[in-house]
Amino acid sequence: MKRALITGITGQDGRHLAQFLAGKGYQVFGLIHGQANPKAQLVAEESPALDLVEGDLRDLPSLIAAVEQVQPDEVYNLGAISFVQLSFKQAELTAEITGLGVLRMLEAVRIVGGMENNPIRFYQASSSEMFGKVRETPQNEGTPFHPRSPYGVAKVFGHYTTMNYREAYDLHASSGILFNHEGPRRGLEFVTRKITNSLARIKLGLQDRISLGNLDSARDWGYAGDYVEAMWLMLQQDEPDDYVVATGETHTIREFLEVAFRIAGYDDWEPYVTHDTRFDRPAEVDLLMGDATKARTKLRWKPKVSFEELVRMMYESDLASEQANAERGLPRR
Ligand code: G4F
Repeated sequence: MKRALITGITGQDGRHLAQFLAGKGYQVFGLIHGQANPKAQLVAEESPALDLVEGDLRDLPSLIAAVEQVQPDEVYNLGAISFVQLSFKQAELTAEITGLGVLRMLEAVRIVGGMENNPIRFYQASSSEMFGKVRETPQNEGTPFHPRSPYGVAKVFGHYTTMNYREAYDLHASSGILFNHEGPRRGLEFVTRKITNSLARIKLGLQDRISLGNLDSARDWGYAGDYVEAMWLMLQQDEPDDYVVATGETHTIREFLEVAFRIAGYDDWEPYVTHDTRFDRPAEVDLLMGDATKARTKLRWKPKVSFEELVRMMYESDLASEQANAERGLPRR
C-alpha cells in the first residue's frame, strides 16, 4: 500500500486529493496545524480512513518529525495562504508559509529521504498567479513570470526552490502550475463561490445583492476534482517536471455572473450586483489562460467538467445547502 502525506489537507484541493488517493488504494496522511483545528472534524468525516499528523509549515522540526512518522512514498505540498487579497494585508506571513514553507517541506523530504530504492516523490502546488502581468497568451511552462501580489511572489519562490532541489539533490520534485480551479468546496472568499452562494441566497430571498470588486478580469476556471488527478499523474512519471494544468478557456467575472444568473432563472444580473472598492486589489492580474498541451500529451490528462457544468454544479450545491439551512431555521447571515 502506497503512503501519501498531504499538506493543506483542510483546503479544497487537500480534501479532493485525499479522496482521490484513497480511491487509488493509498494510505493517506494529512498534516494538520494548530490546537483543535476546527476543520479537522470535517476532513475526518469526509475521509474516514485519513490519518491526521501534527505539523506546521513554519516549523521545520515538526515537518521532519511528520515525514519520519509517515514514511511517505509521495508528499503533496498544498498548504499555503492561498487567498490573493489577504496576501496584500499579510505579506510577511504569506512569504513565511506560501514561500518558505515549500523550502522547509523540501528540506524535510531531503533529510528524511525515504528508502534508497524508493526515494520520496514531491509535488509542489505552483500557481498561474506566478504569470501575473502576463507576457504572452496563452501561458505555458516557458512563459516568464511576473507576479502581481505577495502571494504570487511567494509562489515563484516555491516554484524555483522546487526546481533547485530537483537539480541540486536529484529529488523527484514536480510542480503543477495550476490555473484557477473551483467547485462546491471552494472557500466563500473566492469570487466564484461568493457568487454562487450569494445567488442561491438571493433566489431563496435571504439576501438582496452581491458586492464585488473588479468584474473585468478573466480567469481560466476548471473543476478542482479534475485537477487533483493531474497532481497524482505528475508523481507517477519516471522523471520529475513542471506542468501547466488548465482548461485553455478564459472567462471574465461578468461572464461568470451571466452564466450563473441564467442558470438560476434570471434574465439580468446587473440589478443584483454592486461595486465595493474593498474588493479591488492594489495590483490586479487581468487575464489568465493556460496552455496545458504538455499535461495533455505527457500525462494524458484533460479536464472533464466544462465551464457551464462547473457553474451549475456550484450553484446547485449552494442552493441545496442554503435551503437545508433555512429549513433547519439557522439564523440569517
Ligand atoms: O477568486 P479569486 O480571489 O481568485 P484569484 O485571485 O484568481 O486566485 C485564485 O486562483 C489562483 C490560481 O490562478 C490561486 F493560485 C489562488 O490561490 C486562488 O485560488 O479572484 C478572481 C478574480 C480577481 O481578479 C479578483 O480581483 O476575481 C476578482 N474579484 C472581483 N470581485 C473578486 C471579487 N475576487 C474575490 N475574491 N472577491 C470579490 O468580491
